[in-house]
Amino acid sequence: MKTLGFHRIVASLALAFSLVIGTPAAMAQDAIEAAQLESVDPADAANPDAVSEGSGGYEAMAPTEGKGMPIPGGWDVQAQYSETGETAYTLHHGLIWVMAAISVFVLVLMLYTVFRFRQSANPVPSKTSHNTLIEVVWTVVPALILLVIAVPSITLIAKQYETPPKDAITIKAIGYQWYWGYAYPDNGDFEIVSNMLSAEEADARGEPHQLAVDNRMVVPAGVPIRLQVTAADVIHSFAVPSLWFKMDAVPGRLNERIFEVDEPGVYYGQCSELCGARHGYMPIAVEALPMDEYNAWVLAQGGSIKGAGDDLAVEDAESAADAAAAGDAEGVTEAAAAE
Ligand SMILES: [Cu+2]
Repeated sequence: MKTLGFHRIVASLALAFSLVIGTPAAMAQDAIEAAQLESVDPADAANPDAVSEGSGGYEAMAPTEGKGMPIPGGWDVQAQYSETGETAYTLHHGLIWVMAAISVFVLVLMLYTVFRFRQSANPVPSKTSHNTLIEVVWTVVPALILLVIAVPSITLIAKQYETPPKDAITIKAIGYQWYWGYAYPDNGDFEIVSNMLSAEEADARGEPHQLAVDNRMVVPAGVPIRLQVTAADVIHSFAVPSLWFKMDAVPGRLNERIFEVDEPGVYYGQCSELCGARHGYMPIAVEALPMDEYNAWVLAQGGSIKGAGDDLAVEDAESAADAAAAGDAEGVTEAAAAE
């Protein structure tokens, strides 16, 4: 029995260790900056006249069948299109194998015990009650397995909540009863209101029922985004399974997480916090576009390109610095006034 046990223990340990190999060990977690909560006026957002229509050459991207959406008969986690999502997907499958190995090991031990120590083969029962070695092993080995699993697991959590880079574009998802609003504070602070399409409208656009929306949350692909999540009335939850993103939208709170999309595409999600009668009818549709197309979409919404103004400001500051170096006090004033 001991030999068999040790063999299985070594095998499951080896599996657990193989999990850790290839996982980045960076565990740095920066404190998430406390952000100011802007007040949201639901009346403004609900007013369709206040929302600019998608125009100016932008055409809603056709979704790819099976990408960023549930698939018929699907039983696995959706395919992932973000870095943390891919790590999580790999970890999830690795852990399934660790769990399977441990379950099989315990089952085999049980069957062996039932057979080996059956009554007919053991008329005189054993009176063994302690075995120090085996007790130490079955305490230490599971603890080691948990410790080994904790490394990639905690690393992943820390990575998900890393502070987005300073120049990341900020986008704000606001939950309303029962639709989503998307604000773009870095792009001229306009807000998009996103409502679910009827089955007929979704069919006409070739999109999945109860996931398709009239105005999507458009984001740039391939760059980190600072996604702030809040709500105007009750608690909602912004969740997009294929982007490994789920965060509660709480009134009076600004939750923030790094949001990234590897490649252009349409990714669907749903409100994931029971928020009232039409909770099931406030889907999320994220459309990721290459940066230049994203900028074109922003301009079409009447927004502005982030950084365009900053560059000018930098030039002005440089000319001011040059003037100062030349000892031209007037030049400094002029350059400052030009800003
Ligand atoms: Cu909701």
